[in-house]
Amino acid sequence: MEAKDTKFKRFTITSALPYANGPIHIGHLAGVYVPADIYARYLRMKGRDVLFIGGSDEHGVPITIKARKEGKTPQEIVDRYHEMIRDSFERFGISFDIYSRTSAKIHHETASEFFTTLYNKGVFVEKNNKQYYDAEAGQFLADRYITGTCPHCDFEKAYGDQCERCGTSLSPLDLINPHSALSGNKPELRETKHWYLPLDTAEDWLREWILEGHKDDWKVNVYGQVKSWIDQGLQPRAVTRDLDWGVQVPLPDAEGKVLYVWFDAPIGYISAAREWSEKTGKDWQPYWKSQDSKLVHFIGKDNIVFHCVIFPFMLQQEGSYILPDNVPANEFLNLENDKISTSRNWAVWLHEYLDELPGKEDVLRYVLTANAPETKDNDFTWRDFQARNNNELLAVFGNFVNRSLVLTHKYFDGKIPALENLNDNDEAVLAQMQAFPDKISHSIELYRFREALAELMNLARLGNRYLTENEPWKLFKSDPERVKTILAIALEITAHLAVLAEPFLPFTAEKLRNMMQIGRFNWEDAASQQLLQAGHQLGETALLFEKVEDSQIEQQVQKLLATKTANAAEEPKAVKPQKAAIQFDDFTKMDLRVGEILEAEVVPKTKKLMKLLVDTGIDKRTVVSGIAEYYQPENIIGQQVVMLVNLESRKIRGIESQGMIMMAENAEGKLCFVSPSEAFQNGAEVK
Ligand code: B3M
Ligand code: ZN
Repeated sequence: MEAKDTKFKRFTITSALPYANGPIHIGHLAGVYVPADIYARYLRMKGRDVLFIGGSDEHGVPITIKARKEGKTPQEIVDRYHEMIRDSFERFGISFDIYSRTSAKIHHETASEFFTTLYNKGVFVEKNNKQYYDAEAGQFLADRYITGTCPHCDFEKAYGDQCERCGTSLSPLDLINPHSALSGNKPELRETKHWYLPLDTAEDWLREWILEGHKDDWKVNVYGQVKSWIDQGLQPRAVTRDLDWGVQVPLPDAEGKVLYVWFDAPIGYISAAREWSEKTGKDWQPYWKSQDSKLVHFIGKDNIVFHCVIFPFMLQQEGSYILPDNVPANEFLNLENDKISTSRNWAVWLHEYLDELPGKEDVLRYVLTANAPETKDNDFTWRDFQARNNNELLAVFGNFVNRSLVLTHKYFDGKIPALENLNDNDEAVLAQMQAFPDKISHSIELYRFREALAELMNLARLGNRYLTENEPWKLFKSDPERVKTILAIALEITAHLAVLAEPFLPFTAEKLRNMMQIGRFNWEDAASQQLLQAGHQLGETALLFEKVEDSQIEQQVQKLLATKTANAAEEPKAVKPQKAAIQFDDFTKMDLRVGEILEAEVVPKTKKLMKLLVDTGIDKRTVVSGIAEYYQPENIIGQQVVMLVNLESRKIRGIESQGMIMMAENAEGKLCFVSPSEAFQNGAEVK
C-alpha cells in the first residue's frame, strides 16, 4: 500500500449514481463501475475498512421527460429502472456495500438538512431573476427542459444545465436560440426566485486545494478540466428549480420549487451511508467526517465539475465533511466507433448481455478493463471482445490453469506435490511470481486498472512459459520426481492467480478457488508465503473460459446493425447543399403567381400524379403535379398555391400541363405546398 494510504483508516468509495431513466450499458461500466469495484475489492483484500456506495439518481429532468413521453409518473419510471439497475449490478458482481436511491425518504431528509445548514449559515445568495418559461406547457424551463446552442462549442443540442459535447456547465440564459423541449416554442422570460451557490467565491480555495494540493496525484484529464473551469471564472449557480419532482426546497417561500438535481444527487452518497448505518448498525459518520478516511469518487468525465468543484464546495461550506482525496474520472467508451447513446439505443445493455451471454460476466469485466478509457476515449467492438476472450483469457489464463490442474490429477491423483528440489530457474520463477502482488498493487493504487490487469495476465504468461519450457508431459516417464516440482510450482502460480484475479475477475477467482478447494487469501498472503500445502487434494477441474464463437459475435453485430437501420429510418436526413449562384436576371425570367386549385383528380393508372384545374388570376388552366401520394383531391380544393405560369407547356400522360405548382420537398422526399401566409389575390406576382 502506498505510504500515503497507510495514514487512512477507512475508505469511502462512491460511484456515480446512474439516472434511473434507463438501463446500465457498457459505457457506464467501463467508465465508472468496473474500476470502482476493482478498487473496492482490492482494498478489502488488503484488509482495509471499505464503504462502497452506489445508488440510483431518481430526480432531475431526464426522469420527468421520460415519464411525460411514456404517460407514466416519475415514480413509476424510477421504480422500474432502479430495480433493473440494482439487479443487473448484482448479477455482474459490482460489490456495493449499499445501493440506495434518491427518492428514498432518508435522502430527502439528508438533502433538506444539508440545504438548511448552508441556508442558515448564509451561504446562499437569494436572487429574483428572469428564467425561461414555456407558456404553452405552463412551466419554467430548467436543465433539459430547454435546449439551444452552446456558446462555447456551437453544439445545437446543448441543455440548459450542461453541454454534452464540450461538458461546459451552463445556465439556460447562456443558450443561444433557446427553445422549449416540451413545446418546441421559443420561451418567454418570467420573474422567479432561486437560491445560488456562490461558486465565484470559491476560486482561491479551489486553486489552493486542487491546483496546488492535487497537482501530482489527480489524473491529467481531471486536473486539466478543473483548471480550465477555474481559469474561465466560476459563476454563482442556482441550486433550486421550479419543478415538482425532486426534494422540496425546505423554505417557507419556496412553494413549487425543488433542489437542483446536481445539488441533491451527490448528497445521495451521504444518505446512502446513513441508510447503510441503519441496516448494519455501524456508524456512517467516520466515513464522511474523519480526516483519516479516504474519499474517492468514481465518475465519468461529464461529471467532473460536479464532483471536483460544486460538491466539494458544498462540503467545505457545510464544514463537517471530508473532501475527496481523488476523483479518477474516466473518459468515454464508444461502441463500434460510434458514441454510446441511450436515446438512440446504441449500446450494449448490461441486463441483455447477462441474458444473452450467460456465464461471461468476467469476460466483459476483463474486456472493459483491458480497454478502459482511462486517459482517452476508447472503442468497444465485438471482434475485440472475441479476440481478447479467445486469445487471452482462454489461450493464456485458462490454458495455463487447465494444464496445471489436469496434469496434477493425471499424474498425482489431484494431490499437490511437495515444493522441493528446486533448481535455479525454479527459484527465479517463484521470485518473479512473488513480485506480482506489489506490481498490481502499485497500479491499482494509482487507479491504473488497465495496467494492473495487464500485470495479472503477465503472471499467467509466466506460468504458461514455465510449463512450456519444462514440458512435464514429456518427463513423467523418465523423471516423475522432477514433474512433482514443476507442477508444484505451476500450482503455486495458479493459486496466486486465484488470489490476485479477485478484484478484476471475481467469478473466475471463485471458480478457481473451488477447483483448488482453497479458501480466500488476503493480498499480503500472495506476496509473502507459499499458498498451497503438499498433499492437499484438488477438486474437480472445469474450463474457466469457453471459446466465443463467430456466430455469437455475429448475432450481437447484427443486433447493432438493426438498431442502426432503425435509427437511420428515424433520423432527419441532411438537407441538400445550395445550388450554384445565379444572376438576378435569371430569376426575373420566372413568372411566379398566386393561384387557387378549383378541381383535382388523380391521373388514372398513376400513383403520384394529380390533374389540377388552377385559377391563375390570369386564366384557368390545367396542370399535372406529382402530389397524389401526399394529398387527397377532395382536401385541396380551394388551396392557394404558388405557380410558375410561364413554363413551356408539356404533355404528361397525354395531358397538356401548362405551368408548375411550387412544392417544398424535405430530406425524406415528402412534398408540401408553398402557399401565401394569408388568403391572397389569385394572380398576385411572387417576387
Ligand atoms: N446521475 C450520472 C449522469 O450524469 C449522474 C450522476 C450523479 S452522481 C451524484 O449520467
Ligand atoms: Zn459545448
